[in-house]
Formats: sequence, structure tokens, C-alpha cells
Amino acid sequence: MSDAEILMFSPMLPIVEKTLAEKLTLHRLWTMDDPESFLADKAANIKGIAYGGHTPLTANMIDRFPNLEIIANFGVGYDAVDAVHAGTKSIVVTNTPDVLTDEVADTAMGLTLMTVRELSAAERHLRAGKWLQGAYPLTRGTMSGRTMGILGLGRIGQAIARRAEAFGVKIAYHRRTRQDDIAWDYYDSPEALAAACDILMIVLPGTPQTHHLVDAKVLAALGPDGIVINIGRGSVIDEEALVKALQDGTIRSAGLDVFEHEPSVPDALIAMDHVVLLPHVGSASIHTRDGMGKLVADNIIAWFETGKPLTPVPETPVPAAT
Ligand code: NAP
Ligand code: 8YV
Repeated sequence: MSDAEILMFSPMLPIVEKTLAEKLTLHRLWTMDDPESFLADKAANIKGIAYGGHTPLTANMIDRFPNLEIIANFGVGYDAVDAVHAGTKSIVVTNTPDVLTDEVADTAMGLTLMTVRELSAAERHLRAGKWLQGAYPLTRGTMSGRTMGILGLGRIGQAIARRAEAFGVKIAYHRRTRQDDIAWDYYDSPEALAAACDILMIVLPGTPQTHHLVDAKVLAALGPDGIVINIGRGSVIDEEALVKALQDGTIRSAGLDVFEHEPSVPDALIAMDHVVLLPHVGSASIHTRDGMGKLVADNIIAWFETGKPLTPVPETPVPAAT
């Protein structure tokens, strides 16, 4: 086995630390008395980074490790890591696809039901003792017979589509590449998709191209009965435009698991009772997070044992293991 030294910046799940520490030398930066002097003295020894959280791992930070070979990101979305820069330095970046797809799709459906049928507001009505004064008002929202427009029909988007179909919901989608083997209706822009659906389901990665892809124009196209759900990345929605659209009735409601400046959530959103807000819990079960953590460690181990990472991202210049 390799004697490669691996660095972790902040605590990760026990499965990640245990699996890596059993096979490689693991340094835990957050436990050190003087992390800066460790970086100054030992950065050249570090060949792998196990990375969690959403704080950016910038080009400058990557460049502090002249012999770095692999960055294994905890999460399928790797927007926190400058993978383009890593690619130019022949550093492999890996992510955690597939192992979380079902969990995130389940969360997306829960969030959709909560928002469309106002379930959290209805529960608050009961808990506040208001049922004794009268029933919770009928919701204008319903699922069956409505159209869900999926913005980003990748692994998770397709898993959501299959679930939504079981609720009697019609599916439409937009992504950059139309899928000839998929029968669902394709729209060639986010705006056209929004105009054609009742529920706009965002499952996009956070990239420069998706930044504020859902803006005031897209929200206007969704219309006054429209509901937006975001399970992808907060940066995809122009949050200021969303707040305005909710306040002035341009759209009816929103269900959000992700935000532009997590963990900060605008007070204006918190003040709206009919909007559903979750603290980025899409994949947050022990089962699924352990699967993601195992994949982080297995990617690093596979790289040092075989030279082939299990799940490299497209910016990565090496073939994946077969
Ligand atoms: P995926 O399989 O790569 O799907 C991403 C989809 O987005 C693809 O269909 C891609 O299609 C489309 N896309 C990318 N850029 C686009 C653009 N500029 N315009 C239109 N479509 C674009 O990824 P996944 O596994 O489904 O995960 C999707 C994202 O969900 C992750 O990147 C992550 O940010 C987020 N996520 C959130 C949670 C949570 O806890 N809330 C959990 C897991 C994942 P084309 O390439 O054809 O455009
Ligand atoms: C994780 C996610 O919670 O995989 C992703 O892209 O957003 C979530 O599954 C997150 O990346 C870890 O904090």
C-alpha cells in the first residue's frame, strides 16, 4: 500500500476518517495547534485531500500543495472545489454521484408536497391551536394532473421525474442536451420550460453557466399559480428576484433546500409563512451520508492503489476505473 499523506481541513464522517487512516497517513488540520505552520512546513508531503463542506477550495489554496494528486469531494456537487484549476495541474477531482440519488429525489418530492399542499403551514396552524377556531384553508395547489418542469434532468432529475409520474404529474424538462431516448417533453430554455409548467423543479449544479439562470424573467414565465422548488444549488436562483416575485404575487410559492449564501437565509423568506425552507438536507440520512463518505475514502484509496479513481469529475484528465 502507498505511504501517501492525506489532509483533511475539517471533520468529516467517522467512516471517512477511519477508512483513510487504516490505509494511509491522515493529517487532521483542525486538530493542530498551529495549522498555518503545518501548511508552511509540510504542504509538499500532501498527495491527497479529502474535502467536505461548501467553503471554496480555491486555486490559491490548491497551489499550496505542489505534489497534490487527488481531491476527493464529499458531495455530487463539487462547486466548492476549483476543479478546472485542479484539472490544469493534472490533479484528479472526484465527487459522490449515484449513492445519494434516491435520497435527494425523495427529499425533493417531500419538499414539493409540503409546498404544493402547504403542509408545514397547516401543521403550524394545528400547533398554534388555530384548528379550534377553524379549519386550515383549502390549498389552491394540487399534484395530480399538473406539470412539473425539471430544470436539469440528470441522475437526480430523472429519479424525481419517475417519482412525480407516480403522483399523476406530467413531466417536461430542460437541459443543454436534448435526450432522444426520453419521451418527456423537451423545452429549449428555462423560460420556455417555466411557461409550460406548474411546478419548476431545479436540480442543476452550481456552475458559472447556471448562476442566476432562474431570474425575474423565468419567474414571470412561471406565473401567479407557479411554484418553484430548488434542490440543486442556491446560486441557480437570483434570490433577490425570487423574494420580489413571491412578495408581489408573480409566483405563488417556493420550496427551497438550498440558498445563495448558506447557512444565511434572507429574513424576507423566513417571514413568508407559505414558503417552505429546509436547511440543505437533501442527502442528510445516516445511510446516504455514510455511502457518500465511503465513496470519498474509496476514491482516494483506489487512486493510490490502482491509479484509477472511481468517480472522477469531467474536468479530470484520467480515465475512471471500469
Ligand atoms: P447530473 O447527473 O450531472 O445532472 C445535472 C444536470 O444538469 C444534467 O442533466 C445537465 O445536462 C444539466 N445541466 C448542467 N448545466 C446546465 C446548464 N447550464 N443549463 C441547463 N442544464 C444544465 O447531477 P446530479 O447527480 O443529478 O446532481 C445535480 C445537482 O444536484 C448537483 O450538482 C448538486 O449541486 C445538487 N445536489 C443537491 C443536493 C442537496 O442536498 N440539496 C444533494 C445532491 C445534489 P446537460 O449537460 O445536458 O446540460
Ligand atoms: C451534501 C449536496 O449535503 O451532494 C451534494 O451536492 O449538496 C449534498 O448531498 C453536501 O455536498 C455536503 O455538505
